[in-house]
Amino acid sequence: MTTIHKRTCHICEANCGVLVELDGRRVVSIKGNPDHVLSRGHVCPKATAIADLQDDPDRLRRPVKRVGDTWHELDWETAFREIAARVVELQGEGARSAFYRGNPGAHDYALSTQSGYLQRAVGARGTFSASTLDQIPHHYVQYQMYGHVSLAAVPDIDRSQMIVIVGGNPMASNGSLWTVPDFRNRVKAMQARGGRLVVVDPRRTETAKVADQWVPVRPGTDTALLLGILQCVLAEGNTLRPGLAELVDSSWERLKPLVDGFDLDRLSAHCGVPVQTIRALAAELRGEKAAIYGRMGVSVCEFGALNQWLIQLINLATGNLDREGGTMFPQPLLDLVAQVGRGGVKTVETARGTLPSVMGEIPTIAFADELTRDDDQRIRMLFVIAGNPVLSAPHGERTEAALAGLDLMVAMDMHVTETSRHAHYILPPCGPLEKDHFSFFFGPLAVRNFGAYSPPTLPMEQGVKADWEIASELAAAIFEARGKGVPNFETPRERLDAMLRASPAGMTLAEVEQHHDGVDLGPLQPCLGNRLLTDDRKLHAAPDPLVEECHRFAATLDATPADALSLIRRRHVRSNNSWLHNSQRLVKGPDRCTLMIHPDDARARGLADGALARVASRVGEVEVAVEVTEDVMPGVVSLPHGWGHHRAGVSWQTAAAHAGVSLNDLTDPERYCRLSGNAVLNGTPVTVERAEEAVAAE
Ligand SMILES: Nc1nc2c(c(=O)[nH]1)N[C@H]1C(S)=C(S)[C@@H](COP(=O)(O)OP(=O)(O)OC[C@H]3O[C@@H](n4cnc5c(=O)[nH]c(N)nc54)[C@H](O)[C@@H]3O)O[C@H]1N2
Ligand SMILES: Nc1nc2c(c(=O)[nH]1)N[C@H]1C(S)=C(S)[C@@H](COP(=O)(O)OP(=O)(O)OC[C@H]3O[C@@H](n4cnc5c(=O)[nH]c(N)nc54)[C@H](O)[C@@H]3O)O[C@H]1N2
Ligand code: SF4
Ligand SMILES: [Mo]
Repeated sequence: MTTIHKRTCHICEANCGVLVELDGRRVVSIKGNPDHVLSRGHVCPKATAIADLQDDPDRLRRPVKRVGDTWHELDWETAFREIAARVVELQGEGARSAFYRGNPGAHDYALSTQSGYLQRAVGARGTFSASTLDQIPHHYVQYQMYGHVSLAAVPDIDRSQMIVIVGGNPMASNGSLWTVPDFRNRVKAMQARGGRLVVVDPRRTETAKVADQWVPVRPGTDTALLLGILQCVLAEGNTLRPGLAELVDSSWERLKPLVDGFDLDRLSAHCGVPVQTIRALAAELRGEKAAIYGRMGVSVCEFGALNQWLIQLINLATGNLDREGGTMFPQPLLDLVAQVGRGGVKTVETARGTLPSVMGEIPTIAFADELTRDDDQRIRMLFVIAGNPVLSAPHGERTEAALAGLDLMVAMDMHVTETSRHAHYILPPCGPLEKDHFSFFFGPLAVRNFGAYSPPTLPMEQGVKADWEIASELAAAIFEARGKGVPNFETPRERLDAMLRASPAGMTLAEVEQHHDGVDLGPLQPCLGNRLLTDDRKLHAAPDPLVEECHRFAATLDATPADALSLIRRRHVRSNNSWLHNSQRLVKGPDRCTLMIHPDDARARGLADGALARVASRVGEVEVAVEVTEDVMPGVVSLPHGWGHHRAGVSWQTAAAHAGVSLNDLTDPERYCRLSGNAVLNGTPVTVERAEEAVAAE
């Protein structure tokens, strides 16, 4: 007899509802839940791999401690006691400590509500995270314009007639900062109502292939395109529509003269998008029910914050911000925005000099420097929670070397990874089906007003712990070892219940738990007038730092593009960052870690499809097979990230057998967004040549 259990898939931001069929503890199948209020039965291949994560033979179940190159298992109590003692000892020496938080932590509401205790116990002032490799420009702009780092607007796709996606690939990523499960069918429905999807991307992506138009753009130059679109929109008049006009501050008046200062032909020449295409996009976006949205491709670049600002401004200028079919601000079951601080934009002193600090983060571009600086500010104690910076942060080899010098490193991870292999202790969480789930950070980004809770699908195996228990029990052990009283911890469920009750929908956790298919509060509603959190409750259209950044961009406009090829990143629907390569069913098929290159560029280098190429950047080089394809623009090459599992000592055997190379052995931590501190991970200048020739030349 098998049983079926409903839960939310925790792997990506889409938050799909799944049906897990169990025979005892054995997973028989994982399918889409057709009754789920948001995903309506959609799942991607990664959902089925949850079974592989749950049953992964390489997954750690007990704490391990490294002595030299050998790992020894120990019981939880001993692990917590030993770590706590070492923390106290290092605290006594005045050692500086820090955290690195990885992406999966954002999908675990319980850990998200508890890890602050551990941070307090350790006394860590600094947090690095995957956010500064990803979406910090969005938070920066949201804070500057709307007064809260997390107050985000998403395309109202179910009612839109026209969406422009700039630098996002939801057909592979399933949406980001836009919880839009079943993206494909939502697009089909839009197209069936006569709507259009346009994709601006240097690569003809999976999303570009289902779109009505692909607009190739040179990596890192979208600022010019966005300025051009905004100029054309404002040329038709810069009076804001009623409803928005009252909300916007007087800095709005600065914008038209600012963008009119740019010559449209020069903007067009810079980004490679013809003037007539820029004009046509502006005209279409000026229509009702139109939206422009930009993601990784326009975030992880030098002008990431400027780009995200221009995108908000285009939606504002067309009147489509906070309007049906445009971009709208979700009002989810759990109103996170009202319950966490506004965040802020400050600075932080680092070995690299003064850097921006958004939401209290130290930009991860400074990670290796802070671990290796030669003064008393060196980070000697590091806690890595669900992260793999050796593969995800720029200049992986340098990051590796920096980790090797720590006095204490503790990793919360279920594998000995490229990163955790440097830890002194690894504390592994239980399997994914043994945890509960709530759509904590993703309700505020969803295409409907929504929330979903799922209980654990399987009872916990004996002797394992959830991430949140590890964090809070270790925190308690440290408080105890410090001789301080152990503070009273609220459990994740208590915290969740309190936050749900305090939200406008006002449901209790017990009530939410009755809704096995999620709670649907209906389509998005205009609400900005009640949500602005700036001091004067106005939308700040043209904050000074962004206007100044625009002038800085203007000065770069005529720089001649380098001779080098421009390296960008791609995602694949069967992968997720660095950590799903241990699933047999996801890695099967042809090698996916290939360098895509345009036929003209391949020919010029004597590279046939499948040939081995040497790719070199300022910081490193890799050898990888090329895939010759017209799907990338001339001058652009593309690699996936999260591979490079050849490093010695990792425990994920399947991943190691499909090692690939790490894109981040080529990316450069010297490049970052000046306003937000975000890393620049696309548009890396590289040379590409045949591997044999490279060898012969040495
Ligand atoms: N060049 C380039 N670099 C990039 C990107 C890019 O586009 N280009 N993308 C960036 C982006 S968007 C992101 S978000 C980052 C991701 O950067 P990271 O978050 O540093 O890396 P992940 O690959 O997500 O690694 C997650 C780790 O957590 C572990 N893990 C998985 N689930 C759990 C869990 O439930 N509990 C615990 N304790 N551990 C778990 C996995 O085994 C893995 O080791 O990479 C960034 N790096
Ligand atoms: N299957 C899968 N899903 C994922 C992930 C994954 O690794 N695999 N990762 C998850 C995470 S952590 C995140 S943050 C999201 C990211 O979600 P997305 O942002 O939707 O995904 P990306 O593939 O990074 O899309 C970035 C696009 O920008 C393009 N691009 C690169 N440079 C430029 C440029 O200069 N200009 C323009 N216009 N485009 C450019 C790239 O070709 C790529 O198509 O995906 C999430 N979902
Ligand atoms: S799109 Fe795939 S990985 Fe993402 S939540 Fe849905 S099933 Fe899971
Ligand atoms: Mo991400």
